[in-house]
Amino acid sequence: MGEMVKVKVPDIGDFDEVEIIEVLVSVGDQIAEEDSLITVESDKATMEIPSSHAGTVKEIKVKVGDKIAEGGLVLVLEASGAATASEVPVAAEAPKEEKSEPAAAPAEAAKPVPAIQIENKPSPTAHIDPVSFKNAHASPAVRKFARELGVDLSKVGGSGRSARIVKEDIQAFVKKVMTSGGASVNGGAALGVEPMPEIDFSQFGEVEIKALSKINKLTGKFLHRNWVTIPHITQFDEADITSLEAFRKQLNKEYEKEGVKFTMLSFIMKAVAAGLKKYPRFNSSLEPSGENLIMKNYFNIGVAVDTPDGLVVPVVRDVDTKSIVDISKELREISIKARDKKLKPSDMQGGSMSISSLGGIGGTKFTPIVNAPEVAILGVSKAEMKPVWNGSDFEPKLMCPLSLSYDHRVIDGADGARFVTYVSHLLADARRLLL
Ligand code: CAO
Repeated sequence: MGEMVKVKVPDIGDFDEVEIIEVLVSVGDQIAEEDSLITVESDKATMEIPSSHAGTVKEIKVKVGDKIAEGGLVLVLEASGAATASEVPVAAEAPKEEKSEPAAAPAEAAKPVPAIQIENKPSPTAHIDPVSFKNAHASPAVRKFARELGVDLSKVGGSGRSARIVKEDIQAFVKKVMTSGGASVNGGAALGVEPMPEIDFSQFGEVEIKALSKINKLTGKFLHRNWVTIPHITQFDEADITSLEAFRKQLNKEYEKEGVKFTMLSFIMKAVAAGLKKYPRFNSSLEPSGENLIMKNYFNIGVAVDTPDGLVVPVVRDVDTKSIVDISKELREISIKARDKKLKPSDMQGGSMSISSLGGIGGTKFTPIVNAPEVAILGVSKAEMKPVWNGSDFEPKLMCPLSLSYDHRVIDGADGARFVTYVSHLLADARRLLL
C-alpha cells in the first residue's frame, strides 16, 4: 500500500481566500502528477490547482462553494511511485517555466504561484454552465484542455469508453464550429446558442444546390453583423404625398423631352438630407470604441439598388446642394451602373444615411437593417390612396409608408419619431424642401 499524502493548497499569490467552483476528481480516481484537482475563483481569475503526486484519491475534503486559502486541505491521496512526504502542499515548487525565467525579477521568480491561470475575467467561457461542465464524463486533463479553448463539455459527445470525452472529441468539436461558418451562417456557437443543424433536404424531395453570388455573400456577412450588433428600433409613419405626386407627374411631362424621369425617391432623398441637417445625430457614426460619435458635415445618401446579383448601395453625394433634376438624373445613372456591375467600391462609400425603396414593387411596411457604419436607414413602401379624416370629412390621400430603422445606441426613440415626422412633413408639401 502506498503512502497517504495530504494534498494542500499552495501559495496562491495575493489571494487570502478563494472559492472552489469545481471539484475535478472523485474518490477512487487514479490521477497523475499535475492533474488538476479543483478549480478556484477569485474576483480576478480562475485557477486550477494541480496535484503534486500521482496516486488514488482516497478522501476529498472540500466541496463546491467552500472557501479555501493557502494550506487548506484538498484531499488525501494514496501515493503511487516514489512519494515519501506525508504532507505535501501541491505546487510548492515553482512551476517549470519559472525556473527558466531570466533572473531579472528574482523576487517574483522565487515565489510559488498558482500552477495554471486559465483565464482573466471577463471570461470567454462565461456561458459554460458549471454544473453540466462538472457532470461531464472527462478526465481532469481533458477538462483543462476544454477550459483553455472555452469549450462547453456538455455540448461535446464522448467517443471514449462509456462515452467518456477524450481530447480528440474536443478537437473535433472545435474544428466543426470553426468550419461550419462561425459567425456568418450558423453563428450559433459564436453567440452561445445552438448551431443550425445540418439537414439533408433531399430526404423530403428533389432539391438543387445554387451557389450564392459574390454580392450575396458579402452583403449577407455585413447584414448579419449589423443585425446582431446594432440594437435596432423601427419607427413607422405615413407621409401624405398627394400633392407631391401631382407635382411629380407634372414635372415628368415637362421634362419628357429632356429624358429626365422624376421618381418619388428623388424627393425623399432631398427630404432625408434636410432631416439630417435638422437632426445631426442621424448623420453620425459611432466609434468602434463606443466612446465618441463622429458627426458628419456632408450629406450623402445611399440608395439600395436591387440587381440580379443581389443588393448594392451606391451613394449619391451632396444631396443637400443638388437640385431634384440632378438627383433624378444621378439616381438613374447609378441604378444602371449597379445593374451593369459597373460600380466601383468608392461609389458605395461615404454615405450619411441610406434609403431602401420598395415602393415600385409593393408591400405595406418593412424593417430595413441599418447600413453600418451609418446609424439610420429609411425604408419606403408603396403609396396607396387612403381615406384620411380631416376633422370633418374623410379625404382621399395618397399615403406613402415610411419605416425608419435606427441604432438605438445613438438615437433615442423620441428623436426617431421626430425625424420621420419631419421627413413626412416635408414630403406633404414639397415647397418646404426649398427652405
Ligand atoms: N409608392 C408608389 N409608387 C412608387 C413608389 C412608392 N413609394 N416608389 C416608386 N414608385 C413607382 C415609381 O414612380 C415608378 O412608377 P412610374 O413609372 O409610373 O413613375 C415605379 O414605381 C418604379 O419605380 P422604380 O422602383 O423603378 O424607381 P425608384 O426611383 O422608385 O427606385 C431603385 C429606384 C433603384 C431604388 C429601385 O429600382 C430599386 O432597386 N428598388 C429596390 C431596392 C431594394 O431592393 N431594397 C431592399 C433592400 S433591403 O433588403
